[in-house]
Amino acid sequence: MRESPRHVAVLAFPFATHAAPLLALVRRISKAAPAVKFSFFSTAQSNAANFARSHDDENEAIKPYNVHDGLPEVYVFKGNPHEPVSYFLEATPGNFRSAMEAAVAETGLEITCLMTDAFYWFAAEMAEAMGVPWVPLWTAGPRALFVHVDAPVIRQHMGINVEHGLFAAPEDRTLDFLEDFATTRVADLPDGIISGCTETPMLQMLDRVGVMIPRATAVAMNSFEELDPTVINILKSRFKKLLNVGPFILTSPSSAAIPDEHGCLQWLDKQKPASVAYISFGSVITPPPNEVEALADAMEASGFPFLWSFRGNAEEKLPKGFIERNRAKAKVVPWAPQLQVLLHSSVGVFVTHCGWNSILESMNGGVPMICRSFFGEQPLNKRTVEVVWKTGLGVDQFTKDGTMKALKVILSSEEGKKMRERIGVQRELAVNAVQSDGSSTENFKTLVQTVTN
Ligand code: U2F
Repeated sequence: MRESPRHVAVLAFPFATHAAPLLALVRRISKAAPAVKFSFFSTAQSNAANFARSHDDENEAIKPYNVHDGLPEVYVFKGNPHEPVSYFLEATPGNFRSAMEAAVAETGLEITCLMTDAFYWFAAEMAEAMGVPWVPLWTAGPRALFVHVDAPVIRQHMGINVEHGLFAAPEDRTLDFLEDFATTRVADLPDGIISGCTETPMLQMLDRVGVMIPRATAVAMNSFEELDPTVINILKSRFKKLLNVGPFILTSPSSAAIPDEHGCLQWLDKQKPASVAYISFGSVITPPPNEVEALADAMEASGFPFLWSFRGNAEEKLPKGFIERNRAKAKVVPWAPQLQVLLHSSVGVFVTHCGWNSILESMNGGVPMICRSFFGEQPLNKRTVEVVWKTGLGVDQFTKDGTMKALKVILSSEEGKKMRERIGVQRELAVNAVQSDGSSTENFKTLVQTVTN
């Protein structure tokens, strides 16, 4: 008897840089298993952005389906990025269920596997009820996943305070009871581990993730085993399967490359090697006005050339006359081809919010970081970069003096050189992991089997 074709339902988280890496992974699996159908569920806005650039295989094998974004009919975004997330989460999982029913009816194919963003803990129950594997993708780093999974242990030692901003334990207390976390402090933990636990739908969701994710058939991650071996080995012992199949920028480079609409690369061509500061805070964040001003003052006074990917109206939000005064040594753009920018030999430091994709891209370019984290697992990433890997410096907030000092250390001191060497070693490890006999390649073969068999 001929088996009916495999049909994988992919449930994306439509905010920040989540759906893009999931789609990159699906495209890669689809290339390895072209007979398998993928139905990709996300909001209309997210699908429009991620499916904008054509990929040959996609019309046939990967089809986007829009799910309801949960927003009220009349909704005006007033600047709080967490608000649309809360609305969306209230609509889940019902919005996914109805879209999946429509896809099954349209294709005539029952769903044979659920691949989801790891945030969707409810997929554990969905997949169990459907009798199919659940394969979540964790889009951040291994340490962040670990603290969510081990939240009960952390709470046992540190106590818990459900009110936001209040820690049960002193902020500088370290997590020395967890292997390889002796330098991590209470203040570095993501919201929701021991503070603010039930405050928003997002934090309620993250709380459930740690509990449910061990039920996954396999957990995929955009990382590589050699980056954080101790933590990864502990996680492996908690899950049925943990598959580090990244970094995706090396395994699916074309999905990360974007056009250089503002001539950033040409401008970088004219700068000296390792001299430029590249500034960007990812897809969601703009630092508060006082810090934007302090950072601008530091850039102007330090004399280093800089490329600033600036969210919002730069003329309005930067100090008066700043762009004009710095034109000879600076470029301010609304969006930069970050992956390529960080690979450019002129870039010497990345001023970042420590989003996981930004960290991987900095590693890929061998560029040390100045880290100013904002929310989620970013403080943990910052601490890891500064203290565990020693490939950058952390600042609590941007001040003119503090930022100038950090720029000087990284761009013109021996310590900065050492950071560059260390991050170069990480880059080598990443490159090896994606070779034909590398750990990420081996894990990918297992992933393809798990998703498509
Ligand atoms: C959330 O992260 P973000 O989307 O805010 O930040 P990143 O993970 O660093 O991803 C930003 C991506 O946007 C790209 C950049 C990254 O791939 O190359 N980009 C660009 O191409 N040009 C620009 O001018 C600016 C950015 C969350 F906030 C983090 O805490 C999580 O770690 C992350 C992953 O789960 O998602």
